[in-house]
Amino acid sequence: MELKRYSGNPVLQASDLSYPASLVFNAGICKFKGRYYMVFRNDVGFSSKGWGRGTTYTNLGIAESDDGIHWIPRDKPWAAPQEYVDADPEISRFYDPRLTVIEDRVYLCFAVDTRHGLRGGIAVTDDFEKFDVLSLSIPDDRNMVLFPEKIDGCFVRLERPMPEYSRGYKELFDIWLSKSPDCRYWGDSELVMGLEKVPFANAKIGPAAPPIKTSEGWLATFHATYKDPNRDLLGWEIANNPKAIWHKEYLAGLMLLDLKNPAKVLAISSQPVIKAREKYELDGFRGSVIFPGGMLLEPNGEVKVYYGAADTVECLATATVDELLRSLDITF
Ligand code: BMA
Repeated sequence: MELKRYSGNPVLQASDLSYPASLVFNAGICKFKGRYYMVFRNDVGFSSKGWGRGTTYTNLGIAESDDGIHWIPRDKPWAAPQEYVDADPEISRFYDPRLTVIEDRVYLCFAVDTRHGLRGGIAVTDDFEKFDVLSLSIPDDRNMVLFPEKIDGCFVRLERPMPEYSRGYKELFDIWLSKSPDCRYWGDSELVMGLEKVPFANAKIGPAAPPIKTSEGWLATFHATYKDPNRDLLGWEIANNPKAIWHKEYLAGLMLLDLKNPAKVLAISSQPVIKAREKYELDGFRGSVIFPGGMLLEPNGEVKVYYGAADTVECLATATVDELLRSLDITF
């Protein structure tokens, strides 16, 4: 079963913004106080013709929508996260935001590049102006997403550590879970799903969009990487670096987690629910990359999945929640 792509894809791209933008992708999405909000990653200075040396940087932008389909970007990047980055010489950027509304507050998970490693961050906002950082993990961890409610009184997150040293320096990465009483101190960590469980991944898997609650369990997307060194995928990245030939296809999978014990995977789909096929997914900064970061369950049972395509634009695909639940054909 494949999700149905929105015919007007991409829903947001660099040319929609009124400030410098090149790659607009890997967004987090939520519905907050009756309105749809998107926080997206904007990588500036990259193009199919190469990129300007010393002029590349990343910021986070905000777009709003009445229907989750048509988006109006603000006329400036979000200032508060940038001020946090600028104030700490250790940190070079925040990127790949994911949004979860918990008890009427918007929580953001994001990746943090620092001089001493790649960290996972969590912040909270009530107004998409202020941005209070609650926790920054030690390296190497990222792709964090929060569940939309506390479970047994704790915040719960999925995450994807990168244990290279202890796994033979291979990219063999799995999905984990941790809990926190306050969103600051994290522990009780457990493995959720090992890479070997996913038939369409051979390199790494990671949480994608924050889970949605269904009667059957927590339904969540994950990203799955399939690496084939003999297959050169299209990518603008090589315009300035001929060695940067792209071999990794990123696919979107679906998993169902137990409502009471979300570290337990009940089922997954044996096939990806989105695989790059359209031009905007095949041809961009890194071709054949599908990277979901937002998933909303509408009152009529429609599920909207938002994904970065080719690390270049932001797209939308939909299905009904029943179709998604029926596609989970491998049970554990
Ligand atoms: C991952 C992250 C994402 C990116 C993906 C594909 O490792 O860096 O930000 O979308 O690779 O390039």
